[in-house]
Amino acid sequence: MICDTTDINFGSRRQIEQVGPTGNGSGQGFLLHNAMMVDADTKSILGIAGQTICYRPKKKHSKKESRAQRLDRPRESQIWSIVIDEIGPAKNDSQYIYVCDRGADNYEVFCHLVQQKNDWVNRVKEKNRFVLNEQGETVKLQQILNDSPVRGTYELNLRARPNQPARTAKIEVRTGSLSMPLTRQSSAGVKALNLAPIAMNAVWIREPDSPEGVRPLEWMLYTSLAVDTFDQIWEIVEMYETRWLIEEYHKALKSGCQVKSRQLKTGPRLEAMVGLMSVAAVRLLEMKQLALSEPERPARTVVPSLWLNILQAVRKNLHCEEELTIRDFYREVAKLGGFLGRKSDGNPGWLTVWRGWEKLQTLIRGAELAIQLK
Ligand SMILES: [Mn+2]
Repeated sequence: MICDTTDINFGSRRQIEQVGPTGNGSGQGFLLHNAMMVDADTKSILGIAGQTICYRPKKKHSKKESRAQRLDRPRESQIWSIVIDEIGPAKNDSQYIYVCDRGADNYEVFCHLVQQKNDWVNRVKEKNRFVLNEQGETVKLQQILNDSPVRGTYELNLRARPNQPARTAKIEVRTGSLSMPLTRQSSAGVKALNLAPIAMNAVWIREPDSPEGVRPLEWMLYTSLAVDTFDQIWEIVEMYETRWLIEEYHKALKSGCQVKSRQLKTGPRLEAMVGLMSVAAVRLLEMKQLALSEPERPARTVVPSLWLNILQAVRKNLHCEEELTIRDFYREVAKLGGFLGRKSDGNPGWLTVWRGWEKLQTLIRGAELAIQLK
């Protein structure tokens, strides 16, 4: 379950009712939180398992607000727990492993994960958080990891970035065990539960000697999974590396499905539209991923044959001698949307794919109506 929140901003120039501020406060819209289910072994996208929307209050909370007052009002960090509870425990002998970024580094999120019998691989936000070590002493998380031996090393090839040439980074891996105690920051409701400290492991990935002037690569993860062998640690790191899929999904929804430019005028109607588009975005992302990971896979194993027939009818010069692959199908959909597909064009962007997809859906709808009219 890869989770993240994104801002759905409908801009500041339109008149929309029943929405909240977004971004730095000048935009209007809402926060959308998604949990995308991905097969841990194949990394294939299974769908959206849970989703919720939250509105930021129009009035900023007062700076003089006490801790108790802050914990009593609805907070944005609760959005993670809402979706965890909505999805619930794993079904049918499966295991749900949550993968979340720093936004989920919060005691209450771990409580909900434990209550729902789920596992997790979450990024650490506060490296200096006080936790309990194996002896039950209160120490900083960073200290536990500093004191632990190196579990293994590996090399990572990094692509060139602006002002940074491509390089190979030597990465060191350390792990530690800890228990996270109830913090003073917890709300009265959570404190009343009087929960025991939550036992988990931490994995620290770092580049000990990075070139001068380059910020060393570093991440710290919390996980409920075992870290007994290097293979297990490796799997945990790989799971976190799959997190970018949710960012790509949000791009499919925003740049692709164009949710921000829909002209509906109230929050509830925009919510319904985002719900519908969330399904379309799963399809688009699934196609894009398969076009990259299994380009030779026959398109008929992914999309209905009516779609293929219509695409072949409308794109006259499509080679029909061989079976259409998913990669060709994806590119042909983009071409319907204006993608030229020259050698220098690379892969189609979200906007052209969306335009082609919308056109194809209209053609499919027309064909279905024609069959009904017959
Ligand atoms: Mn995030």
